[in-house]
Amino acid sequence: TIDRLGADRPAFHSGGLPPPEGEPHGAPTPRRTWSYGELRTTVDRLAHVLTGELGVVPGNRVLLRGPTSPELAACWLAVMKAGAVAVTVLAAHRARELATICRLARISHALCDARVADELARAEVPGLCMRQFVAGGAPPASDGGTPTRTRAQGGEGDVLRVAASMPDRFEAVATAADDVALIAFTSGTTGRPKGCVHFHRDVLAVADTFAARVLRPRADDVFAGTPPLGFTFGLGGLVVFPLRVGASALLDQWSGAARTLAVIAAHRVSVLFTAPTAYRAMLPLLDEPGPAGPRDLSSLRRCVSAGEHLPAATWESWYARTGLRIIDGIGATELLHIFISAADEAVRPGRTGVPVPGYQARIVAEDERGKLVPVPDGTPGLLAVRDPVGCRYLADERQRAYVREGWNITGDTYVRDAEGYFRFVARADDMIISAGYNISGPEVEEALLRHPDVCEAAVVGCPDEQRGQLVVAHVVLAPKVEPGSGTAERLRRFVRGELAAYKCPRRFVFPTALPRTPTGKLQRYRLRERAPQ
Ligand code: 3SK
Repeated sequence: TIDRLGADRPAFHSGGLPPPEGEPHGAPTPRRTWSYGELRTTVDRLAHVLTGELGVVPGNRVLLRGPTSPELAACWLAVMKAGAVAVTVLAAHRARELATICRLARISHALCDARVADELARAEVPGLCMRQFVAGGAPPASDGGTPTRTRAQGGEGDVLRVAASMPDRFEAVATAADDVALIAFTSGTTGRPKGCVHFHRDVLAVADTFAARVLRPRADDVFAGTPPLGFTFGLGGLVVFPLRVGASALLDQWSGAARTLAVIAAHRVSVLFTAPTAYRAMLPLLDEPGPAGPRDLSSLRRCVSAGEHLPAATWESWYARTGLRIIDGIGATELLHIFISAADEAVRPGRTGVPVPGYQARIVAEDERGKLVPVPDGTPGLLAVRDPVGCRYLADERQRAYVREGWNITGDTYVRDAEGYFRFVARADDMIISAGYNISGPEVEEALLRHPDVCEAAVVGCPDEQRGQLVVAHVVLAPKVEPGSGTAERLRRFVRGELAAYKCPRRFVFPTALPRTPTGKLQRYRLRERAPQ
C-alpha cells in the first residue's frame, strides 16, 4: 500500500468520539490518525521487541488483548511479521476464561492493553511473558512518547515506549502460506472454548473473497464498527479489509446507537460493520436530531450486518430511512469470516444471500447410513460450506462433528430456494445469539452453579426485538434463599465476575424445579417456550 499509495495516507484513526449519552456537554475524546508510514514503523519496531527482548520465535503463540485501538492492531501486525501466532481474545474475557484459553493455546507471550492487564495478571498463567501497551497516545514517535502510569501488574512499562528505541525497519519472517497466523477462540455450545486455527493464506482469502467480491471497498473508504478485534468479524472488517485496499479505519470502542450515529458523522464513516441489533437500535433515532443537529449519514455507502440473522423488516426499514442496502452475511469463527452474502441489486431481504465467490455451500441431511446427502431446494437442512477457508480446531475432538466428508457443518439450519439464495431457519444447536454475540447456555450455567445460593440452573435464549435473543437464567435456589430482585442482582453481579459481561443473564426466573426427561435430561425447549415476565 505504501509503495502504491504513499506513506502519508491515513491508516487508523481513534478518538474524536462524542461524549456518552447523558453527558451532552462533555468534550469529544482527543482525535488521532496514524499514517501508513507511522503504522509500518510502529509494527516493525514492535516486531524487533518481540523477536529480541521478548525472545519470540516463529510459531510461539502470543495473546493479544485490549479494547479496540490502533495499538492493538499494530501488535497483531507485529506478531504476523515476527512469524508468531496471534491469539486474539476479547477485552471482556475474565481471568478464568483467559486461564483456559492460555492453557489450550499454549500461550507463551502476551501483549495486553494496560487498561485490562489486571484481569490477565489474575489468570496467573504459568511462565507467561507479558508486556503492556498504553493505548491512546500519539502514534509512537522516535522518542516513544510518555506512557501513562497504570495500576496493572505483571508487565513492565509500556512496550511501545521500549519499541521507540528500536530500528524502524524489520524484515518480516518468511512464513509459508500454510503457516499458522492466528488462533481465534469461540465458546461453542458446551461452553468449552475451542481454538480455530487459521493460516496466513486464510487471512488473505477472506479479504480477497467477501471483501473484494461482495463488499468492494475503495482506498478512500473510512471503515468503522462495533465488533471487537477479538472477534474475527471485527478483525477482518476493521483491520484486514481496510489495510488490504489502502483504506483507513476508526479503531476505537464505544457503545450505544446514538454514539454510533455520532461517530459516523464525526469521522465521515463510509463502511460500517455491526450487528442487526445495532441497526434496529439506530432506526428510531434517525427521526430525532442528535445533540449537534440532524443525523448526518451522508458519508455512509456500505453497511454490513452479521453475527445473527437480519430480519427482512430491519433491512426494509433501514433502506426506507437511509436508501442504503444492508449487506447481510453469515460468518463463523471456524471459517474466519463471511461465506454467504449479497450486495446491491443482488440483495434479497430476509435471505442471507448466495455463496461468496470462491466458496461452495449446500443444504444437506443425514441419510439412513449417516452419510450427508444434499436435500432438494425448499427443504430445510444443515448448512454445509467449503473452500477456501476451513475449520481446524486446535486439538479438539469436536473437529469430527464440524468437518464431515470434506464439508464444514456450521450448526445452522438453512433452506436454499429455487433462485439459489440461502435463508436462515434456526441454529441447529443450543447457542444463544444475543446482540451478535454467540453465548453458550451451559457455560453460563456452570458459572451460576459456582454460587452457593444456586441449586440448579438452565440458561436459554428467549426472543427479543432488540437483541435477537435475551439470555434468561432459570435458577432453582438453594433452600432458605428467597427469590426476588435482590437475589437476581446478586447472581448477576456474581456471573459478571466470572464471565464476560455480554454472557450475563438479563432475566432471572426462579422455578422450584427444572423440566427434565425421565432419563434426567434437561428439556431446554420447554424453557424456551416459557417467556419470562
Ligand atoms: O460468528 C459470526 O457470526 C461471524 C460473522 C461474520 C464474520 C465472522 C464471524 C465469526
